[in-house]
Amino acid sequence: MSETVGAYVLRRLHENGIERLYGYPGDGINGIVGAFHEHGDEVEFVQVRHEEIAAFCATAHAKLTGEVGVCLATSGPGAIHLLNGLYDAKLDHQPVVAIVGQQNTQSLGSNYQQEVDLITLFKDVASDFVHVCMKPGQARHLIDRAINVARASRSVTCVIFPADVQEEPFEEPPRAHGTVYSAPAGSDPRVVPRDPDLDRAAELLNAGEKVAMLIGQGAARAADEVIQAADTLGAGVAKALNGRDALPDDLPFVTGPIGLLGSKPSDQMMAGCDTLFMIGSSFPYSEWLPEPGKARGVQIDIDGRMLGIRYPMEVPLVGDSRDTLRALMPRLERKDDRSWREEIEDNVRQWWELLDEQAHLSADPINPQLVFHELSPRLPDRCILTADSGSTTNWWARHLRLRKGMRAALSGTLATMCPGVPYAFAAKYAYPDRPVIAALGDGSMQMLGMNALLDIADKWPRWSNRQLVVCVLNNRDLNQVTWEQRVLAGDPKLEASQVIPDFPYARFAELIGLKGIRVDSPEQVAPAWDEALAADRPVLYEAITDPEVPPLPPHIEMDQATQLARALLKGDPAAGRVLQQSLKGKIKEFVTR
Ligand SMILES: Cc1ncc(C[n+]2csc(CCOP(=O)(O)OP(=O)(O)O)c2C)c(N)n1
Ligand SMILES: [Mg+2]
Repeated sequence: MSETVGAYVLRRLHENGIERLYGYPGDGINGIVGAFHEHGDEVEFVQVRHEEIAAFCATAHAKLTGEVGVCLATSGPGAIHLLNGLYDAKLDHQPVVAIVGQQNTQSLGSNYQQEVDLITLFKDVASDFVHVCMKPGQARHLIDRAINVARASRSVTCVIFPADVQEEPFEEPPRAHGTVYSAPAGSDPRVVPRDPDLDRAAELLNAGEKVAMLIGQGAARAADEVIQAADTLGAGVAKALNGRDALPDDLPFVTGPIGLLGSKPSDQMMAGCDTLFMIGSSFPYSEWLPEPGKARGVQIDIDGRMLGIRYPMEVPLVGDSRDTLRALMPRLERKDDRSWREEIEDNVRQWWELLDEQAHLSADPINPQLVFHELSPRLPDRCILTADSGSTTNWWARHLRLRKGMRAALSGTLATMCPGVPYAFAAKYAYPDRPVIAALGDGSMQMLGMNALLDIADKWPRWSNRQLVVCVLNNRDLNQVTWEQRVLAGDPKLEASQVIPDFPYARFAELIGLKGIRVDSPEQVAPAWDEALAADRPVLYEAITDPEVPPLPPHIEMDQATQLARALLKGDPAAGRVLQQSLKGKIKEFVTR
């Protein structure tokens, strides 16, 4: 029997180095799913509970391994379910390929069941490459190009296979006019700016007296070079959330996160610097960068499209961060005056002390900061941390002190709810020997996390290291937004939109064969972490936390404090407790401008 297009697709994925795809079946994709009988040893089909989980898993695979992630879904509803996870990849510039089914070619245009205009649907998320395979001879270059374009432009690509085409015999393209012969491609180029541009950058950085560095995911392979440059320039280094693991947190000059979820020393550094040196980051909030005109700027990014879009940079450089820093180093002069660096290090020290204090403030029943504060020194070596979007992300970003060799991933730019557990699942597939810890809120857990927990319950026995903890903060609130409504909009908490149903997360975990630990008093927080990390199977760590502990930015501006007061006066159902916790948290320490 000749090879079908469906079988060829899997063979070609394998020839392109793809070992696994995350997916969910449907009759629109049966011709490819059926081919796993033949090619299942070369490309693994990992079934998950929801196509959105599949897309998050492919994204996490790309983020954690640097390889192309692949997901598979059926026509119509399956394809639609992928979208949010694919946008997560697109916005964080990750190479992800979506392979989706479509109705038979002869039914297209007939308003057929599950017929969706998939080209239009995917045209935005896969703007660099989305095509329908209309003929078997197209399959080769469509697969090759989907992978190659995703890798080369760090983007999402999509190939749509109508059901009948999947079943047709595969044919190599005929040797004729109008035919192409593609090959798997992709290499890791060395991209370094030209010498005169490096000279200009060095001149600017040498002239500065107070240099602030801001790094993102693009600096991930350049940790040693960043440390060296920061040392020479007497600079501190702030990290955008996507660059959370680009540099360890136990270095004295690392000011930690920046922005709404950031740290005070990052903010102080940005406010006081005269030079901004940004590497591999598209950190979006310009209000947390120096005032335009107050600092001169140098930026390095591998993607020229990302240059100069956040701050008016004087020297924008297209280049790989590691190779560019290496080329720059011999041109940089060591700053003899270390007072700026000492000031930064002092601020960093004080910040860790403040966080320690904040974590130990009493709350009802548990201060969410304590959960992360106690986890921090217990983080296993080489662990992979995943986070979701919510108030949890604040504590995750601030309180965990990552050490060398640890990894971290979250939805940095789309900032969508729900990636936390799917990312953790994919992390275990990519690195079955490493401990993984996911952190998320109860809202995200109810939205998709519980479904992804079923995947963990199904697959954990195959992992050589079974340390996987899913930490859920049970505050019965969509807390991040509750606080945004109070502080940014001046609105009281609207119970109809903010309160969520109670649910026994730990008991649910037990029910599906995992370990569940429910923590409802501060004394239990630390021993429960010890127990969770020593367990012989994945654990759901459920902490009952106080929604009235304010997840405030490191400085709140006076008008935000006024908005908060206004919200409370307008009849916030928790006004008394909010005030009590805010005062305990010494809100005044945060009000700096
Ligand atoms: C898919 C999606 N829907 C809505 C939002 C807006 N949003 C951001 S954080 C958040 C609350 C999350 O609640 P939960 O998971 O319970 O975490 P908490 O803030 O309570 O810690 C919401 C609704 C979003 N970012 N993504
Ligand atoms: Mg919540």
